[in-house]
Amino acid sequence: MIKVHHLNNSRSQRILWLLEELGTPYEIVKYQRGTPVPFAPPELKKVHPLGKSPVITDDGKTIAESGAIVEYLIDTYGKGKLKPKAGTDDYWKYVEWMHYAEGSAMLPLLMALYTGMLGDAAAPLKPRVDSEIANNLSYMEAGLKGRNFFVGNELTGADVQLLFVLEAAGARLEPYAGLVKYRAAMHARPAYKRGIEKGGEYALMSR
Ligand SMILES: N[C@@H](CCC(=O)N[C@@H](CS)C(=O)NCC(=O)O)C(=O)O
Repeated sequence: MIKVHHLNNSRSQRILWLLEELGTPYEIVKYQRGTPVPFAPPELKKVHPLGKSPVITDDGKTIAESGAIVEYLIDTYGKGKLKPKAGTDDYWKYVEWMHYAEGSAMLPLLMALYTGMLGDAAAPLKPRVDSEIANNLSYMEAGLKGRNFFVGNELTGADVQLLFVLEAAGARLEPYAGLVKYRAAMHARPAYKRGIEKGGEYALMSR
């Protein structure tokens, strides 16, 4: 049985959503962020040395990194769904978006989060961080133009990876009407809602 090591308010919500879309049975092991500093609890380090979430265990394997987990679950349980056929143009677009989510799009958002804690000391960095966030949101908005999903005509793992970026962007998404509409459409999916119910507290969704 797949076990998802799930931290509240985290990227591991991606994995619950995906598993609900796949209809694959799984168990959730829940972890709670600390207060006032919202780090993961130390027990997660017993599952994987980085101590981050998501992590899954399945069939004797322990897999970290949401992108790798999405790939594993789709390849193992997807029965050809949620991923374009290998070698097609859509497949390479899919690979690009899959890597882009954590490799590029999350970085300026994380920089905003961390530099925001510095108060006035962050002022010299702010224009660059803000312009990089806008650069990435504009890129995603253009990528979605005229489409319901980032790749092809159906949900793929790329949507699972990218929706979290749009959730993490919060109110910064408002000037991007296409992204706002897309985020609402993903939130309306029954499988997404089931993932939220099972995962518990997820404040990022309410923005
Ligand atoms: N690139 C990794 C990032 C994993 C990560 O940083 N997860 C965060 C939650 S969104 C975490 O565990 N944070 C708790 C901490 O750093 O203490 C992925 O996509 O899985």
